[in-house]
Amino acid sequence: MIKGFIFDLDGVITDTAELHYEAWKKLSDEMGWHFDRELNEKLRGISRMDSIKVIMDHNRVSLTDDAVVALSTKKNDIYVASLDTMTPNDYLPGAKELLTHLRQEGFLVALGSASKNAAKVLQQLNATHFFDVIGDGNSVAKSKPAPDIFLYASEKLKLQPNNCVVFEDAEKGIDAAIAGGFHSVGIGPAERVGHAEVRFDSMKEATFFEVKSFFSE
Ligand code: B16
Ligand code: MG
Repeated sequence: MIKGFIFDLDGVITDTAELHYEAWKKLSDEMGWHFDRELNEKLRGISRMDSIKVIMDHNRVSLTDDAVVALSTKKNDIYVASLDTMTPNDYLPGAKELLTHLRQEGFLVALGSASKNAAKVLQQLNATHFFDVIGDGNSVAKSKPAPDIFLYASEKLKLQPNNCVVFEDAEKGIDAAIAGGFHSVGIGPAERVGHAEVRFDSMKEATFFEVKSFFSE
């Protein structure tokens, strides 16, 4: 029986990918590194430190650990400043409606994001009140595809993984949900999230009634 829902943030509740792209692009331009939208796609759902490693590997660059931390901090400062432009109009279509409906129906709801800036994003959206538990990049050490962030969220909700549905837009996010024994909903194309139990092209299609039809016994 489904009692709780765990939502990824970027790509499910809101589209911060564009702001991440602009911040990585600015850093890369300064460093003389190649960075484009195709490479940005590879950063979907993975942590900041994993992201900079992907960009450096792509550019065949190797730096000291301290230098890598300094550069990822620089990118983060650019990204965090850009979050000030985000407003309660920036939910992905359908996301706010689903969250509202789930709360009305009495389901428990958690966030399970890789982002260390999730609290600020939720604040900008005025979405904090939708969540009983906030699991983010500060909650666990191992990032997706490890299931740790979703296990953290379900433990805090006091639910078993098989009583929870995870919503994810990233391939590695669905990997994490499956590894933890959760039900999964993939948001996006089959090439990316086709291994989820249920898939929708976007959150607009993921209405409460659609979701309910897949998971009610
Ligand atoms: P931060 P999610 C992820 O968010 C993003 O998709 C990913 O591109 C980003 O690198 C990661 O958060 C870490 O974000 O730098 O803010 O800690 O999809 O897990 O909500
Ligand atoms: Mg995501």
